[in-house]
Amino acid sequence: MRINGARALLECLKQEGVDTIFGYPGGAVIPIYDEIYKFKDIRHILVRHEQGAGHMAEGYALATGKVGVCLATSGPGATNLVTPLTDAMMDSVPLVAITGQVKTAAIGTDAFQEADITGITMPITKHNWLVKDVTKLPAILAEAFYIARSGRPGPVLVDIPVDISRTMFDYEPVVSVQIASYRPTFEGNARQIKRAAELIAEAERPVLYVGGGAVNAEAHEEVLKLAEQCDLPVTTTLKGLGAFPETHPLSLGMLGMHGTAYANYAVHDTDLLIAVGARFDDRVTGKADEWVPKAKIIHIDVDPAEIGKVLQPDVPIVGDVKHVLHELLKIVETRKLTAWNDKIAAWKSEYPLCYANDNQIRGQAVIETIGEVTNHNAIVVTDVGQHQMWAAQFYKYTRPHQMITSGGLGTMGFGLPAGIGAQFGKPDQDVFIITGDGSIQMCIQELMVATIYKLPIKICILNNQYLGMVRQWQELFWDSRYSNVDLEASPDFLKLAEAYGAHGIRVDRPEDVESALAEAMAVTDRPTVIDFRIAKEENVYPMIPSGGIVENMVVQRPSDLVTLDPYMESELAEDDITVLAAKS
Ligand SMILES: Cc1ncc(C[n+]2csc(CCOP(=O)(O)OP(=O)(O)O)c2C)c(N)n1
Repeated sequence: MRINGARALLECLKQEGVDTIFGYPGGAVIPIYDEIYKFKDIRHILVRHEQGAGHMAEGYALATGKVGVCLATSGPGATNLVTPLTDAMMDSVPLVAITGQVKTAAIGTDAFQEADITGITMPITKHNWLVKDVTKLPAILAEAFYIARSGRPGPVLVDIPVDISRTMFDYEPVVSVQIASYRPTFEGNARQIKRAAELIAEAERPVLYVGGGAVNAEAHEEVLKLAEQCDLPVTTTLKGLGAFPETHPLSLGMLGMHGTAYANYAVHDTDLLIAVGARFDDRVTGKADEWVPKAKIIHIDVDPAEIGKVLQPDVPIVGDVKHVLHELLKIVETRKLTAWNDKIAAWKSEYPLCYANDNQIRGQAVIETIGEVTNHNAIVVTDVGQHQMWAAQFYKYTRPHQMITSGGLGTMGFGLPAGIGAQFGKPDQDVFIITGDGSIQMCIQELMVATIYKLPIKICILNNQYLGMVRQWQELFWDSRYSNVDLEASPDFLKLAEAYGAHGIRVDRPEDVESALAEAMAVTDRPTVIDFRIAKEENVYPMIPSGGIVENMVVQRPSDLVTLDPYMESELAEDDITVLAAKS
């Protein structure tokens, strides 16, 4: 077939099973857009900012497990992808970014809209390519998809000069990929797997610590089997939420800085930490060398670079976590750990997640109610801040790919476009975006895309009129000097929703939370924005301060709520407060 580079790009995308791409045009990609105009097999979503395209592709990938694809022009279009690419790199999201480049002869001349995007994105992609010969384009794209989705998934970028897009050549599809220098390990070492089984048989207080790698590898069934067979309590990271059902009695919820007290006590006391697709992030470990002080460590990960990066494991196992767990399950002994699980049950009842139930809307209550009205089955996409942590703590995830959030980079502005991408990928599921009054303003322009495509996404703004998480740190660690965190001057989110053609609801009273959510659920032909006016100075607890250890954890117990919350202390008598403990 004699076609040009631009058409070949689309043929390659189709061959890779791509049905949707998110993009924004410009001079260097007009030949590609001209082919998109004629090509009927791929849907192109016109975003309003290239950052939105990148995050939509991430949301699509995270909801479906497939590779997300975004497209931008040269120069500013390409540089607008830097944040989503970094985000995808940090969170191991499979992404293929296509960028236009100035014509080959002009590269290096500071041509109009020239940016060295392969140079810029070298540290934030798994690999990238500048296409200099159109005949190599099919092989490069096949490699790009293979690298993005295999081993530890991640983003790649293919930069295509405008003249390459226009050049005609004889296109032949590429059917197999062999890259000598890139061979991810799939099978774990059998001796190490046997050693892991022995340690699990001997342990008295083991804990399974599960990260986003288990979600990426679709290892949730194996995680469940291992936990049940060996009676292992399971804690997940932020990115691991959903890899183990939080409704299960062995679930400890999330661990780390804002994890449950019982998860943090359990890992502090454990004698065997079994890390599955988790990377010992500083938001999990705090002071890493004093974390898990009594434990041996088994570390299972597909990426050899993660082994020993933070803590040296006793048993390192490099391989696909689903496959390794499958092998481990064949040889591991069945166990019953009654004493250990009883100890954990006591922590659970003494330190439940809790919040005050008073005459103000509490962000935690909004999340818990969303959990109830959606039967814990919606896709929840978050932005970054206090609302993100409450969404992690209170929803109760039951399946993988259900919780979509920016973990490693912590990118405000991620939520709305990622939620749109998730809804495109999973049109039959309810998508709830949990955001803050700060975060929503960072990519608000993408609301137009949701309206145009009649996406029934629910955008829940937990509006505390502050950059809440920064305010919390200023309150706790900077003597309440609230420097530049006041967002009282914000747009009227109701009018903003209406301006974009979305349905808008404002909620000022706790008793209206549920009916607002019911109203939103009934809207099926456009997005709904709900402006929840929540308590202004609520904090996220538990909290282990940055770089701290478990002894530094500030735990909010039901009986402590009044003393721990200075705002409530001044406003309410103790009798006015009933405490809702999470039903864990
Ligand atoms: C792009 C970006 N800029 C700055 C930050 C630093 N930051 C982390 S949380 C936060 C406040 C978020 O405020 P809001 O979205 O209103 O959420 P809240 O914490 O109030 O729930 C800020 C500024 C960030 N994470 N991302």
